[in-house]
Amino acid sequence: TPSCGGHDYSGVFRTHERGLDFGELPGFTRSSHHADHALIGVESRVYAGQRGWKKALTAHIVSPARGANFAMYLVDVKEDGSAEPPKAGVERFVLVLQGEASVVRGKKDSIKLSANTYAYFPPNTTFTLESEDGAGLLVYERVYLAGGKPVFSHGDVEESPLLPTEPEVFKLRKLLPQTADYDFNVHIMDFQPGEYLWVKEVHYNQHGLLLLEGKGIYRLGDSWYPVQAGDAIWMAPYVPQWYAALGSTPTRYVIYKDTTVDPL
Ligand code: UGY
Ligand code: MN
Repeated sequence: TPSCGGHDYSGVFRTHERGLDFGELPGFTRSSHHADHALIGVESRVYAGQRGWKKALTAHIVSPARGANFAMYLVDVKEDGSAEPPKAGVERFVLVLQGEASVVRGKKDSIKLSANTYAYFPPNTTFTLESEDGAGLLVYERVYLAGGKPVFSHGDVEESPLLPTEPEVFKLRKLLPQTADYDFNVHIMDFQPGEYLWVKEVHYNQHGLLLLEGKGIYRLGDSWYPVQAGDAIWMAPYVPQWYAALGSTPTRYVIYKDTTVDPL
C-alpha cells in the first residue's frame, strides 16, 4: 500500500521482490565490520524470534553488544503478529517500511500506521503493536537516560517539515521533537544524484542508518563503500563519515542520532 507521500520501501524489506539474488556468488558480501563502523548488506540479515514479539522475526543490525548505546533491528511481522511494550525504561521508535501495523492504546483506541509513517513510544509505555496482514518495520530502541518527559507521537514522514541545512544541500526532516526530553532523534535525509555531504563529519554522536532509496558511496573512516537501498550502517562515535549520492534516482536514508546527550 503506497502511503500518501508515494513512498513505500518494499524494495528495502522484501529484497527478493526487487530481483536481487545474493545466492549467485558463494561467500560474497559487501558486509564489513570494524571497530568504529559496520556495513550490513541485505544478504547478511539473520532473522530469529525475539522476546516480546509474537508471529514476528527480528534481524538485529546494531546493538550494545558492539558498544552502541542503542539497538536497531528490522522486524518481519507476519499475519496477526504483535509486539508487547519494550522492557521497563526502554524507549522505542518504529518506522513502517511495508504493510500496515496498528498502535493499540486501549480496547477501542488504536492508530493505523502504513508505509512511511512512524511512531515513538516513551519509556514504560503500555501501548502495544499489532498487524493483521503483516508488516516490515525498522525499530530503534535504547535505555532512556535524559530524565525528562518524552511523550508518545506518530506521523507521516512526508508531513514532517523540511528543516534548514545550509551550507548542506540535502533535505532534512527530524521525526522527534528537538528538546532535552529526548535523548535521540531520527532524521530522514534526501539527496539528489550528485549531491554530497559538505561537512566531512566527525562527532561524538552514534548513528544507525538504513538506506531506503537510491545508491552512492559512503565513506566510513578510511574505507569507501558503494551502497544501495537496503544497506544498513553502524557508525561509532568519532568515525569520519561522508556520503555522495550517485546514479539517476534520489537517495533517501533514515538515521538514528543520539542528540542532546551530554558527552561528559
Ligand atoms: O546529523 C548527522 O550527523 C548526519 N548528517 N550524519 C550523516 O548523515 N552521516
Ligand atoms: Mn553524522
